Amino acid sequence: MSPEIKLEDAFQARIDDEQKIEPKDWMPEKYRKTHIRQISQHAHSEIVGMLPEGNWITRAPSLKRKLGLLAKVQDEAGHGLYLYSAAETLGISRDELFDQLHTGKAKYSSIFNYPTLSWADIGAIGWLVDGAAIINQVMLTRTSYGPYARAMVRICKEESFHQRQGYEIMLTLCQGMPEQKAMAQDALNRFWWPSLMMFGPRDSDSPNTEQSVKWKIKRKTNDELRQQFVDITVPQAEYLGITIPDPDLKWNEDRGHYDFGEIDWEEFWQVVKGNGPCNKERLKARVDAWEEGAWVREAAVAYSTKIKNNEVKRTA
Ligand code: BYC
Repeated sequence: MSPEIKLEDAFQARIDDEQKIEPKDWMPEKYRKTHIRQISQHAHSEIVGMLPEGNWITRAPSLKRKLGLLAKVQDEAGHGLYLYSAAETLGISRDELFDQLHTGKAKYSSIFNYPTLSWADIGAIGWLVDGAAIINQVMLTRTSYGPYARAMVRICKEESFHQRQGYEIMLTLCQGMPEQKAMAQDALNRFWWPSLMMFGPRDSDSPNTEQSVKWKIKRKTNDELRQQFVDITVPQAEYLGITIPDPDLKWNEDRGHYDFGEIDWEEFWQVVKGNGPCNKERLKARVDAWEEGAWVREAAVAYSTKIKNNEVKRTA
């Protein structure tokens, strides 16, 4: 048996034994690469995800709503930063990660390539998008890579606040005037299917799932999580008194789950490939922010060099 195979067997035994893998432990190159891919795409999703919601900060309908939304968007920035730090523990630099995003090499969640057209979309994003994210991320608190799993614990707590603020916006609209309820219905109509797409392709079309489940990077498959989301969300829509835009949605007594209609996979892959309604706008916003922030990064480096050379004293 080659030394490499021995190491891989020992690694798999640690995973099977539910031990966490830490940055300095030996790991197969593919395990490291898969984590860099997934954690960085997750980080990019948090940062790009600030854009559709940031669009409504100045137009939130009250001070209370503005404060809630500001706090949520700031939380997303924090999530991005924890996740970039977790990715860096695998030996990739922050600059490389940003470069992958800015050149379109790295993906981010398809959901953020849809526009936010009304205030109700902020409710729908909190309710559905954060709701879907929590289902995926609670699983990730038990993922096998220590720094990723630990980052997810705090992120999930914050996502749970985000989901509630979104649902409460929807509830307020649904208990308001008919025009407000119609706005909530319209937001649900536009965000339902893209939210189901967040879980990724069907298991049969997912090239990464089998290995990721074996390495306990993923504890559940894309289809299992999607089903869990549908089962949890349908009663919430019923309570709001609005209709999920799927004529095939119905409770299946035998399976103990909701059956639901076919996702438009052509639309999903188009959005993933960069051809969604807002892909170009989102990427441009991130590249512009990077370029316009160059002077801040340069000033920070110049300041830290001066401190190192004892030319200035650190101020608070
Ligand atoms: N969008 O083999 P598969 C948030 C790609 S942000 C785009 O199943 P995997 C929030 C996939 O990357 C939450 N691409 O892959 C923030 C792969 O391509 P590559 C974001 C997608 O990795 C602000 C290919 O399709 N959450 O909560 O095993 C405001 C084949 O897929 C998508 C995360 O990132 C998609 N939807 O499973 C509000 C969670 N789906 O990379 C809220 C962490 C698939 O091979 N990520 N692709 O070229 C994961 O759990 C997994 O990466 C996925 C996909 C379940 C998403």
